[in-house]
Amino acid sequence: ASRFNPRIADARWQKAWDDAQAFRADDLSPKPKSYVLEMFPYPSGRIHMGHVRNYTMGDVLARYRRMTGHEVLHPMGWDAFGMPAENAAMEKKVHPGNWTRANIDTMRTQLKALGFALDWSRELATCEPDYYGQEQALFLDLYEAGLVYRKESAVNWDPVDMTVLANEQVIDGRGWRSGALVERRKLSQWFLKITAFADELLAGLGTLDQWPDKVRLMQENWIGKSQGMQFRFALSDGEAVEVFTTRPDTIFGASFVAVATDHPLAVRLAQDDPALAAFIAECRAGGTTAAEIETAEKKGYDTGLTATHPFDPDWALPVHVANFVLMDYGTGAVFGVPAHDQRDLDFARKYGLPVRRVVSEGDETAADFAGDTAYTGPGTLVNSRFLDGMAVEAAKQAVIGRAEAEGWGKGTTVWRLRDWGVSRQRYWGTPIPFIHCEACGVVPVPKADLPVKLPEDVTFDIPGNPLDRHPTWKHVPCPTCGGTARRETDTLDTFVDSSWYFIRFASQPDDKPFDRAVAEQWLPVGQYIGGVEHAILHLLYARFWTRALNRIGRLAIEEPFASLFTQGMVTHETYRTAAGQWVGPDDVERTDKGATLHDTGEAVTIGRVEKMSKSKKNVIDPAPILDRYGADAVRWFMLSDSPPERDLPWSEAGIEGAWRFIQRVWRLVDGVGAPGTDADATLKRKTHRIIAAVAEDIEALSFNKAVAKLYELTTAIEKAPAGPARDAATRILIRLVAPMAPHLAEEAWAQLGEQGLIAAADWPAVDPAMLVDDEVTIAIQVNGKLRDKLTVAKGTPRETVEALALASENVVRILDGKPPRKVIVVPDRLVNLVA
Ligand code: ANZ
Ligand code: ZN
Repeated sequence: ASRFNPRIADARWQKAWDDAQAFRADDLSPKPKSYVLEMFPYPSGRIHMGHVRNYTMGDVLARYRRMTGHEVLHPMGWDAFGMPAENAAMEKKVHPGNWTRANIDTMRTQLKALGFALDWSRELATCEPDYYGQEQALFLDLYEAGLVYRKESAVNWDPVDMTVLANEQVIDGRGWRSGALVERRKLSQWFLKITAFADELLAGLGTLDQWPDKVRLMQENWIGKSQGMQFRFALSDGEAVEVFTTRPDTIFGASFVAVATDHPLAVRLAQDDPALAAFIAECRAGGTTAAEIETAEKKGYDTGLTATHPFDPDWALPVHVANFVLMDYGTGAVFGVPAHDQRDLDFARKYGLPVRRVVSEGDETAADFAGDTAYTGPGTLVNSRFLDGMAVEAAKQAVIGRAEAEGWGKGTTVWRLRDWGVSRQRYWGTPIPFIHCEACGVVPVPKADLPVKLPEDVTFDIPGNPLDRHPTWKHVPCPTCGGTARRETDTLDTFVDSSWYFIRFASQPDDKPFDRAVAEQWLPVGQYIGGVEHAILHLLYARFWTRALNRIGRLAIEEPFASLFTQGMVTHETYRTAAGQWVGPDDVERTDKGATLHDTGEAVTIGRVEKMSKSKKNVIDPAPILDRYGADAVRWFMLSDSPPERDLPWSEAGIEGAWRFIQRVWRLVDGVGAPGTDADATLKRKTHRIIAAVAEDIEALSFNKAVAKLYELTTAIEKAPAGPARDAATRILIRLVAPMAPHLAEEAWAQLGEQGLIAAADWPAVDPAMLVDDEVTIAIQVNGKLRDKLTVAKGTPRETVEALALASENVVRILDGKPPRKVIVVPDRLVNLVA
């Protein structure tokens, strides 16, 4: 028997698909349209296992949809701007563009070698002017619509590298590269008005019933709608401070007022109070992210001012400046209720402030609150004057009502969501298309002058933004007055690039970002697949961008991704030497008992199974595996061992199992046409049941279940005698494995003399008659005890069933020649013989 040889078959069929343009999506096709998309890769160098798994899943669905009569759009491109290219430029002295384009070439070749059914005619890279120039045009449209603005905003400034750092580049308050203490600086930066869509983005989540609940919840929390109340405290110096609270009901539990370190009140007081100024400076040295602020130890500075309780002119609360109050949330000022808020409690215990119970969950009503755990649950108001006895919700309304009636406060909603700061002081990104003129101010680049291209001749040998220090690029005349002006040297956050690429895939004209009618035919994306690490930012920004285009009348789509799937990671064991050094699987000899180093035989400790990562060295490069086993075995393994949403532990045994399966199918194909006279109705029934089941599993993205059913069918065919029934089942099996193992399927299809490509063939039709289960199993009992089972056609008459039961060998032995006293037959279920 021959073997399936991927070394020959893979390239042959990849070329055949290319020649036939088999996966080109036709905008004008009358077929139902299906848009299958996986999150496009960052061209980091080479394809990794995570990519292979992600793209294999999408590919199976895309190929299946094509076989079931859809016009499928399954595109691929490159999220090609970003920091790693600039790092490579600094470290390896290669131009970011050259580095990126070389990586794209390598990775494209790798994706093609995996046989993905992609429409390469729509390939795009966000770093090319034909893409980012259209992005600049959209940015200008949003600017005209008032959805883009500039404002002063704090950035992380690395004083040694003289550059702005992203939050991820600040590690323990220091620049990741220089190690210098990061400072907070104010810069004028560009923002997108995502907050104008907060309501819609929140409400829209309710329509996304084909998104994982956890992703919707994460987005909901990120948007963070809080209902509460805003009101003024009068201060002892005659001024006032406005606070925001979600718990107006707890007002009689207040024991202090606190403002953020950059609150105007704090800034004003610090002018005459060096100790306060020092405290503020000390707080600023810490991290700037919300997470860092939240986990830092609570610290405060008593200003000596007091605030008057809104319900009691004689009640004075101390006013602190505190590090746990954020300036850009609510009003940047709060009142603290230690008994019912953990941060406030930590703070109060540290500074010896009163802790007064005002909500009681049961009998405990004493005003003095003990312990170090705040009570934040529901309950009844106590120690709260006119609120006593009310439930929390009623008390909230009562306080808001009084404040509004008396005019010192009002009910409000605040959002955690902030406007999206898109300015990056970097080279390798989309230039922001504006010009600064001393006379005219900020002037948009006229659309006719787009794209604003990046200059090629840049240097990375000194820190800072290469665009800023380029000798000529930024010097341009003002488009309005013709006077001397300079270009904006900030570039766009790369999340902007990925906020609309799926629209550009759907329609890619030369002269505009997209053609509306064409894009609307494909959108929304029917199935989007990617990593859960993008659950918040990328998905939220893409949802925002789509809604923004909708609002300015450019696209009648509200939600870009109708269905979302987040796949699990590919994992591997980790290994460490006695010295604590991570070592990779290639250097390790693994036995049942343990693991040793290849070279020296030194024992290594086997660590946890974790996501493949360079830092832990537990990475398996797909390239040599692909060379050795071929694309189909790799694809098969990616689908087979774990549910797609779970982690997939890489294993040598797994890929070998996949390889053996490919060969088993090939042996069946080889055996087609062997003489025989079977007429096996059971096999036919099983085949049709499995066609239906595999279809259902693929639609549900339960690829591992589909694979299990294909194993079952393969085994059944192997066991069946040679003949036409077995051949027919094999021909069907080939079509069922085609989405997963397309090279094997094409090779088999050709060998079996079928016409055309299997990629363009139809999914096998299910004969509904074959799905009806028309055999039943009947239990045979003697005196109520199970003695045998019979398989008969459904509806077999009583007499026949009785006769068959009496003929059972076991029954004959037990009855020992005597006729039964009584025979009870429950049709299609059971026969009970009473001896
Ligand atoms: C009094 C109070 C009593 C509060 C109580 C909570 C519990 P969410 O749900 O996240 O919106 N807060 C308001 N502005 C803040 C800021 N800029 N920085 C830090 N904390 C701030 O939280 C709203 C609550 O967080 C507000 O309600 C306020 O404390 C605090 F038993 O007011 B609360
Ligand atoms: Zn001007």
